[in-house]
Amino acid sequence: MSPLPADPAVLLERARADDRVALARLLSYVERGGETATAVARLAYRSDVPFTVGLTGAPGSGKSTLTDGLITEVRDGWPGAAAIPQVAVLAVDPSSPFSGGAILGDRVRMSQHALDPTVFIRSMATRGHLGGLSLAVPDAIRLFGAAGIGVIIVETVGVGQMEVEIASAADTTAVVVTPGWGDSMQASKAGLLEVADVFVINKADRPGVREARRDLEQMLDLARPGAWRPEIVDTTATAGEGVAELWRAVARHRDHLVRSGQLVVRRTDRLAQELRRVLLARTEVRVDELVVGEEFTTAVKALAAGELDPYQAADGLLGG
Ligand SMILES: Nc1nc2c(ncn2[C@@H]2O[C@H](COP(=O)(O)OP(=O)(O)OP(=O)(O)O)[C@@H](O)[C@H]2O)c(=O)[nH]1
Ligand SMILES: [Mg+2]
Repeated sequence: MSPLPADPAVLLERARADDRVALARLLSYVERGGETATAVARLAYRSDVPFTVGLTGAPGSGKSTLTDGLITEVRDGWPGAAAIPQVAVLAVDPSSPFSGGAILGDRVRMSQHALDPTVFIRSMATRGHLGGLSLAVPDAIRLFGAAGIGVIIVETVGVGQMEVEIASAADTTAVVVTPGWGDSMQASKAGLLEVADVFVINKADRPGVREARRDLEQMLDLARPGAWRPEIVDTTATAGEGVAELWRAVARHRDHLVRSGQLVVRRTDRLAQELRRVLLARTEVRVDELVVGEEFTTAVKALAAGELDPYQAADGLLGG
């Protein structure tokens, strides 16, 4: 095969023709940010949005093992529908600036599919500015779509604000808990409840499954009435138990989204959030440019001389 070109449009053509090296290069562009990332995002924008399943939960709860099992189910297709030709997994670690370890760990755990050319597995970690990931993840998802991949699984480590934000880039979000989770995650319960479309109690081979389920049920009883009530699925990911049922639960939620019109509503909400983040990022760049300019220095002098207050100065600089 000829050497890899740098032009995103050519790379995307290749990615569409199942060239995984080209796809990996495009993802690196997206991850790195900057002008090339924007060019890739623009190219990918108008393509079909693939269905995205988010898996989030505490470190070590079994997300990668579950993902490994899910890939097999996903490849068989949605219940009653044709097989899905290609699947991508995006493992996102918002807390770690280094992706090396994560890649290794996840690759090992997903070894069942590591060599399968129809399964694209990729880790993404924080690079550059804060909030970069929350822009890179939706761009990466659309890029997968543009490359013709039908289902994306996004694995996010952790249960904090940032993780929840990333998880909510998915159409269906599954929150993974383990027996005994209730005591350790009191603080994040409300946030998890807000984001969960499906709950998974993984490590169901361990004691405390019944208590964990009761905990979740109680939480759901207190939640907003009328809304979708997340199903609770028990799994033992290491034995592959319950994984098919998890996939069916995801499919039921997807049906609900499609039938109720919520899929469109949610995707539009996400686009609004995304536009807001792009605006913030653009504004930040603009401010960075302003503070090194002459007008800024002049404004500071005016502040020091008591001729302006900071609010007047800011309005002046922003042209407001
Ligand atoms: N007993 C038991 N162990 C499990 C189960 N599922 C996963 N594990 C083990 O739990 C450990 C963590 O599994 P991972 O799949 O890496 O969990 P993860 O949530 O992806 O972990 P991070 O990505 O590091 O947050 C591994 O040693 C798995 O073998 C299960 O159902 N039962
Ligand atoms: Mg993992």
